[in-house]
Amino acid sequence: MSFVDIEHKGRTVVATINRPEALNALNADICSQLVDPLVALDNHPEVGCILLTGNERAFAAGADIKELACHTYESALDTDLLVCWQRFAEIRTPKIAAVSGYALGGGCELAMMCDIIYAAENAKFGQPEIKLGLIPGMGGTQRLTRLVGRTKAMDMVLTGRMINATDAERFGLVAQVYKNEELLPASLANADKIANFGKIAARAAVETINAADNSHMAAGLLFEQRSYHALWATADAREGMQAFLEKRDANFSGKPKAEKPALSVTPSATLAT
Ligand code: DAK
Repeated sequence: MSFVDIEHKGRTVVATINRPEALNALNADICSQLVDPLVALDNHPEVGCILLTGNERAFAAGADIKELACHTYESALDTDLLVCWQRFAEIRTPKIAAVSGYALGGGCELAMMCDIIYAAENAKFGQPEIKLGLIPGMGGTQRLTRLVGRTKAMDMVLTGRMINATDAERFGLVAQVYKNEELLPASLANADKIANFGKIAARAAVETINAADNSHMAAGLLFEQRSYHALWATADAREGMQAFLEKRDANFSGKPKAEKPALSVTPSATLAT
């Protein structure tokens, strides 16, 4: 099944996520259908900018929770699910996200993997993973913090609340807000402008601006991955994802999956001093 449309408009490649029935929830097919062609075009001399968008209701409402719910700690480690999205982040051609509607969880993180985010007035950004017993796991704890600062990132990640386009622009997440109907034409015009500058300079600009962030980022991302994978072992994450799928409120216990008896230490077992 095809979930991504790829179109060439002059020197800009427009990639549209097209899974409206699930609010563009990001599954493995979307990842490969989006990332493989864009990676192949990265070095094409006639491609100067990539514009990523969704539909009016959703840029992407996160990773597909049905897919996520099937993973275990072991399968997540084994498949290293993030590799595909990392390849997107590493594309060197300037990338613009044009966001209408929901950009939540992995959707917000995908937008943040782009070099510029433009938003429609109806856009809503958020990292709601806490409601599933999880944390952002596609770079959100690191990229959001760098974009909006620790205070706002903590508030968004710990409450899971959504912010509107005006606040997203005020916080520094979004470069510009446009009227809903102007988002695509305006984003395309900006993409076209970038695409028509020299590709080498544009890439160097992206690379150099990103270098400002990267000194401690790798350690942060690895730590985030390990924490994220570990959460798959908790009862709360199971409950959070299950509750979403059953359309009910989650009942978090905050306890480990299997309670183990406390260690009993007898005096003879203590270390001699
Ligand atoms: N996954 C799967 N299906 C989704 C979905 C999602 N994230 N979001 C929406 N849908 C589906 C709904 O299940 C529903 O499908 P049907 O029931 O009609 O079959 C359809 O889209 C329409 O959604 P609603 O009926 O819920 O629409 P509403 O307008 O009432 O609500 C909403 C819109 C966006 C507020 C709501 O759908 C919602 O809360 N969605 C979930 C948002 C969310 O929690 N997003 C974060 C997901 S977790 C990693 C891998 C992945 C990730 C991180 C790391 N590693 C490998 C390390 C990322 C994780 C996430 O993004």
